[in-house]
Amino acid sequence: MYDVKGRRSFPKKSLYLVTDSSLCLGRSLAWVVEQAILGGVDIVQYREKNYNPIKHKQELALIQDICRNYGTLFIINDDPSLTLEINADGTHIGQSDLEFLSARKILSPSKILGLSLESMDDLKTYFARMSSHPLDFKDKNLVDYFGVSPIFPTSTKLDTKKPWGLEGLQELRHATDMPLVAIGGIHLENGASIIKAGADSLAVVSAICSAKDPRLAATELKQLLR
Ligand code: TZP
Ligand code: MG
Repeated sequence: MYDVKGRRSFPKKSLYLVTDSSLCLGRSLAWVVEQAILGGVDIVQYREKNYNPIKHKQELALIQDICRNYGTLFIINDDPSLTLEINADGTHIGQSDLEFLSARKILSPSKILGLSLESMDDLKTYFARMSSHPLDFKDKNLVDYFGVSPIFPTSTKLDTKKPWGLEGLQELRHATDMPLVAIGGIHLENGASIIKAGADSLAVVSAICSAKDPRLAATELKQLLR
């Protein structure tokens, strides 16, 4: 489905896979991604912190093809220019990447943009930047969803700020009706409590990439969203 600007709609309740090829237990990332999609993953974010076109372009193209075949949204971490270059569906940025207004400018309206929030202060800054911005950015859908990062401590990403915890997530839920994608330390046993606390969607790295059976892991996580 597409919205008026040609931007693909961001699904309200989704299972979101963020890739990490180093956590795939020696299996290819493309295989893990396909298994995850077969299990029910709705969105794939390609996250390769040391992205190098010579080394990763082929892998990127393969994963994009898989997503296309299944109609799965394909998001690129950090890099709006690469998103445009390969015509992915969108970009996800964090607080230390370029500012969301700059990212939106590069992306044009036709791509999805996700923004990580690491604290309530980040939400305040977002609102302030939105309200200070000139007319051509009146569109309130400059950002499509917030990544709530991290919910719990995780060894997958070591430079995280203080975890939101369930209470922090609840507080954020009361402060905004934007789609909230929870990430960080999420697995089958705590996913339901995260949804109950107000997350719309669950994003995982290790719970799928490092699962013995990534398809089954995705199937089980997906059931928490129903
Ligand atoms: N952003 C915030 S936490 C995180 C990212 C990419 C890593 C989450 O990994 P895991 O293995 O699902 O805890
Ligand atoms: Mg980033």
